[in-house]
Amino acid sequence: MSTDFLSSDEIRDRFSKAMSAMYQAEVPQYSTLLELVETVNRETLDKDPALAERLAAHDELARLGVERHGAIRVGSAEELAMLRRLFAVMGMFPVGYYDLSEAGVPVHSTAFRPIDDAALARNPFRIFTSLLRLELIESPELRRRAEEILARRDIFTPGVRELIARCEAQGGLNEADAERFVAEALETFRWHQEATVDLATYEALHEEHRLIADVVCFRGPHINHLTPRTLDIDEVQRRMPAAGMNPKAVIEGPPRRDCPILLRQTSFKALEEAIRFAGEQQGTHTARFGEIEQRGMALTAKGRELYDRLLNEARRQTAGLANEEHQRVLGEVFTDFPDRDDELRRQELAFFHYRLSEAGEQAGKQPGADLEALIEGGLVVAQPITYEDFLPVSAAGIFQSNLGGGENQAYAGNANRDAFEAALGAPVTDELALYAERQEASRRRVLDALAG
Ligand code: OOG
Ligand code: NI
Repeated sequence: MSTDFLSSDEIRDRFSKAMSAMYQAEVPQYSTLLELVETVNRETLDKDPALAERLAAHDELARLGVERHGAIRVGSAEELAMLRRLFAVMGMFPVGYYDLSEAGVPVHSTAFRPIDDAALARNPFRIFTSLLRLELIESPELRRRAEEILARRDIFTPGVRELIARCEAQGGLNEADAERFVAEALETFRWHQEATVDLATYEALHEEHRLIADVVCFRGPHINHLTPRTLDIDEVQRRMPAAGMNPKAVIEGPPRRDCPILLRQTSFKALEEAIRFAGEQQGTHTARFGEIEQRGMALTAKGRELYDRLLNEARRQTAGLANEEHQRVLGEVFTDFPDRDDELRRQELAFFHYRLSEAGEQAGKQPGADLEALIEGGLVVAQPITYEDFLPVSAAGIFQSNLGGGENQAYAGNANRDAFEAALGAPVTDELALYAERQEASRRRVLDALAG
């Protein structure tokens, strides 16, 4: 029986493609963005065959064309907990806790994503998922009103609920059920032009924070952006205006480097869209946008500390600068961050995946050899592990550029991972532990093969 089940990787792959097709139909600018990213990726690979080779060796070339992340925002613990079960069908699990209250946005978040090497290589589709924190709304009356509205909606179709339960009970879904699951699950993330509330209610919630209106006033958590992965974000940012897109002012994250680290992101700004409010009133809402990302290597706790310190330093110097100048100053500050793979590895600033080189495959046992000697001797290759997660400071920048700069410092200082996990109904996995495990497993494999 179980051999009839589709793998969760296959279901995720189909779902991510269906989601992308839906968003392209909903937001035509996203199609334009995909084309631009594809063109720039192709040109970058043509110009840099060594990069193409490195990506291919690390199972990254094949996934490049399917790789993207999306983001949604939900309003209640029940919605978040059910999403956890929905994403589990596709092999996506909650990784990381992000406190956005620090940045003046009343949400906290996790990323649902695949976690093992094979699943990540197949399709690393991730959904950044935020839970609205009604408890941070100051007015008790507005809070109650929002709670009431949210309590009345069900963001899941009966069909998807049934299929999630079936998958949990029998351990997978067959072809027909998986197809239906993809179609039914997609409904949760669809855009609705009709709000569930009247214009006055929308405006009252919007006044508190645009994000609250975005979560509370609609039938479901519409996908608010999808993000393809580019190999040259500076070039895409440069070409966006000519392609008819209005890019956000600056690229978030670290500067351009020889050895890219973590994650660099930019977006085109959210579109103002017509909405029909209850009582036949017309209005608009601005929520949906397109984003691109360039991924680099995952940093250890030590590397991350250095990154956070330098980013903080740079923030003071880059405030208000246009992107080019911003990037130049950022680059200067980051000269303190080593920019060679071997230094990053020896100083334990980044995570690496170890594998046998061709020579290593042919070599017999090397009794007593340690990893450094094997690398120096060319029998083992150390390759940076790609960062699969998000950055709270960058996420806040993305939120803000698309929420009209809305920021409320009264929300700050409210990290509450326990409350988030209670709502989710499960702990979130620590992302650093995952990278450390993958590094250690690869290290053990090569040592078992050679030194044993
Ligand atoms: C999520 C913003 C964060 C990212 O890439 O950092 C994000 C949102 O706007 O809901 O997607
Ligand atoms: Ni994003």
